[in-house]
Amino acid sequence: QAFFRPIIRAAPPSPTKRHNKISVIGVGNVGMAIAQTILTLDLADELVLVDAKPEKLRGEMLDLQHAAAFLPRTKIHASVDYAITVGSDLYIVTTGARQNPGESRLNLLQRNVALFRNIIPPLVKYSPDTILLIVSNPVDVLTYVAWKLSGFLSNRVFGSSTNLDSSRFRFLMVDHLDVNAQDAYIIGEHGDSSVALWSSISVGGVPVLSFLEMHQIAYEKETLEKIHKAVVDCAYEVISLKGYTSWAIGYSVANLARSILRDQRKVQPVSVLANGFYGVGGGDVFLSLPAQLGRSGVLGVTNVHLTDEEAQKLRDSAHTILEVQSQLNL
Ligand code: 6V0
Repeated sequence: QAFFRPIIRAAPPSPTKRHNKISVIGVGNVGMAIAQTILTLDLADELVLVDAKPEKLRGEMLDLQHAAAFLPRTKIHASVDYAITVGSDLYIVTTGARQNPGESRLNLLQRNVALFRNIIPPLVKYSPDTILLIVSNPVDVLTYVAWKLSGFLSNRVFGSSTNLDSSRFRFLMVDHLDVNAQDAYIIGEHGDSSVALWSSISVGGVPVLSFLEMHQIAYEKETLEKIHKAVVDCAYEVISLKGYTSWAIGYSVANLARSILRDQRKVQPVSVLANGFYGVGGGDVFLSLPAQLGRSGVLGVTNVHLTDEEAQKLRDSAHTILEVQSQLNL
């Protein structure tokens, strides 16, 4: 089997393009953490902020502009009018309605779909060649919604999804097993049905489970399951302690933006159109797979080895998402 399968035959990026314009839609806790990290990493020549709240928007813009002396040169603009985003290379969408007390997740999702109906068309209108990176939750379903509403080829729409979970996974593996595995991936849904890819993790080229045995580090299947459960639960813990999550998602998304705009061709687990990979079928579904990212978006999905159990869990994860999608009025 090929190591790498292109997701779509995309036109190569223009080699002469130098000026990078990133637009962050939604300046809440998550949008601002992303904007701040983008500035610190010097990823954009122009950074645009858009939100529905003009005062908050202007306040955030001025606060960032006042750091000009300490940051690389980036022009920062903000407006409630999407026209300001014209010609963006990358949009990062973080707008999200908040769950009302007693409101079902499905109802919340339906409200977010309504919100996306207003947000996605102007992005397409002002930047027809752009790439959409979706962060709003539930991220896999909303990435599908954004793809549908945009009419873009699937390589130009993806979701941040388990890129963050995978970082949490690495952190917790160091904590519990004292191993630092760079290629530890969580795939599938960003949420309860995600899948930890134990079988493909290696440490210094040695499969992690053999590594643990070699170093006589005791582990049981239960320990591994506990670590995965901790990955799923840790967002809830942060939210219960500080009310929201922001820093880790800020770094995670800025890191994805860097892979795209610098054409790094790094493999990262992000939400992509997953039909046909690992037997996923039954309808159009976005979920996280290890994907290669570059200047034209998602370049392809790498053919990581999955055990039968992992592949089945992935298909179950796809099924969970498809079930939610089938209840949407799109
Ligand atoms: P927040 O602080 O409530 O910010 C949301 C922002 O969206 C606010 O500033 C609103 O004014 C703005 N907004 C709402 N409606 C519109 C609209 N129609 N047009 C323009 N702006 C609008 O939420 P927070 O920043 O904490 O979270 C944002 C989203 O990210 C939520 O859906 C979270 O669930 C999601 N996250 C996704 C993560 C991931 O890993 N994918 C991680 C963390 C949060």
